[in-house]
Amino acid sequence: MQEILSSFALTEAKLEPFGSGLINRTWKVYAPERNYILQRINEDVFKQPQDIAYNVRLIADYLQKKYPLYHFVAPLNAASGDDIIWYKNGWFRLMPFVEDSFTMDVVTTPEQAYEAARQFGKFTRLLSGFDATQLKITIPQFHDLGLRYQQFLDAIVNGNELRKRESRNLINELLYHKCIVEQYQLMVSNPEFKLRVTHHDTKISNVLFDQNNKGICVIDLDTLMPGYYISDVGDMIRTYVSPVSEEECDVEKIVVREDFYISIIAGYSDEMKDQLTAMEKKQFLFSGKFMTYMQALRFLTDYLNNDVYYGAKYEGHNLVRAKNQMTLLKRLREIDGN
Ligand code: GN1
Ligand code: MG
Repeated sequence: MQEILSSFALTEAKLEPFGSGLINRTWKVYAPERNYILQRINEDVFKQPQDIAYNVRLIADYLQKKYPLYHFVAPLNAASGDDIIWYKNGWFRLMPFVEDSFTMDVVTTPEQAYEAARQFGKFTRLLSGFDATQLKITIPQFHDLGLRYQQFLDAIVNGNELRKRESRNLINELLYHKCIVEQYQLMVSNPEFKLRVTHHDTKISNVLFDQNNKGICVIDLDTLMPGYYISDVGDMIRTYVSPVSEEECDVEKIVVREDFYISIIAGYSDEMKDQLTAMEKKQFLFSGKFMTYMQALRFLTDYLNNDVYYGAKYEGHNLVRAKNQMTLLKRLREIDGN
């Protein structure tokens, strides 16, 4: 690690693991002058890490020109001039650590939900003049529910036999909710449904807050791609409305906190109301069901495929996560009985 840091001319730095992401590895770097964030990009997931760097550069240039006051955290250049470097067996990048900022792993107040939603809405709004199709696709069909459903069907056929038997009830429940896939496909075929610059990973830990609990900016731009707003709002609903996270095994604790739900819609709408079409504005609740269903499918698919994607900290981990998401989906469906 010290050698990687020296490619960024940091010789006397110490580092420690940082954050709770499932995909990339992250460290906080303590250097004498200032602190940094170092990340190793997971190449099993991001097949072309240079594409991430390309996207971030495009967006950084655009925002710098149009909105120079927006706090955008861009990767730093190594001595070689590159903002992403190959070292031995992986791709690494270094970013400045934003001092006096903090991140959180769980949303405890509706105000936090509002602030975060506002930051994600603001980000998409500031980029509304930017042609989203210029962005490289860092994970093809990442939030394509049709594909995720198909991968689930494949896992039911080809997956681990023992795990298939053990998950039979949950498999049936997920199959039963297939209408969400049909609703999604119908929706995205409607020209009133717009492709925009979309973050695709709007968990609360991807928002930087200042000491007054106000949002500063969004981070983790690996999945920045053209997409639909239901991905961003839906993932906030999925990850903010319940008092417990996707890791919780006691499903009794999973409930929808309606004030948090309302705050997400308010925060996002305060930035995006002039951008969203009338048809899009009707899909807030659907967005939560869409993302929660997709995450349940992805966790169960991974369980059936022996945890190759998300990994597992204990036996049955991805099954627990999938059941958790299925429970949250049921709670969301109770809101409008649909
Ligand atoms: C992954 O690595 P992390 O935690 O930021 C995943 C998201 C999932 C999330 C579930 C590239 O995000 O799509 O919603 O886990 N990212 C990728 O916790 O697959
Ligand atoms: Mg992420």
